[in-house]
Amino acid sequence: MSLVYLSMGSNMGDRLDFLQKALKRLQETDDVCVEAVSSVYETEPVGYREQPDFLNLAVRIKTLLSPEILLSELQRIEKDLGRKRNRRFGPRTIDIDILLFENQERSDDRLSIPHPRMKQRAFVLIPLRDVMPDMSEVVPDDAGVRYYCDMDLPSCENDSRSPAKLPPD
Ligand code: X6L
Ligand code: MG
Ligand code: MG
Repeated sequence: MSLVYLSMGSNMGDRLDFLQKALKRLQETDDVCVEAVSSVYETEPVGYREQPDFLNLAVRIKTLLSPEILLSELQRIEKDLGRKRNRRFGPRTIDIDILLFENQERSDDRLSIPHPRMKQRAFVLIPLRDVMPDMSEVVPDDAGVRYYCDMDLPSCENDSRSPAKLPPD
């Protein structure tokens, strides 16, 4: 089982609804358990500035999938939720990024882990702190990142905290 941290963002349409739907799809993915979801933050766009503000959050999951298979699952969710890849860094219904995958590293065309830009991005680190209480990164100035709301955690069917269901005898 690998411990993995993800970042999600949306800045088109009903942003909160896209985040909620993406979380539900993630929780329904085989061999993925959503363990914790951060608060939702409204954040000013970084990179390409002339676009609507984002809602961003961070997620802690446990998974049996490899980084490559997890990435394909995340891209399927993005596609199903209407993600179009138009302008680079431009507006999107939903973006799901792998930030950290256990102690694994990747740097190829499809996958860069740890996420190369995460340590400079308040919109990544401020939500991440909610789901990673012992986080060692120095969190940057929170300018442009405002608390928006809390999200319901979709319950995990393989949750080790719930009592084991024994078959009736
Ligand atoms: C120079 C050139 C400086 C490029 C920064 C920063 C590019 C961030 C891409 C950059 C540069 C990104 C989100 C966002 C994006 C998001 C908010 C990216 C990818 N995604 N802004 N901008 N939230 N607030 O999720 O992260 S585009
Ligand atoms: Mg991103
Ligand atoms: Mg992405």
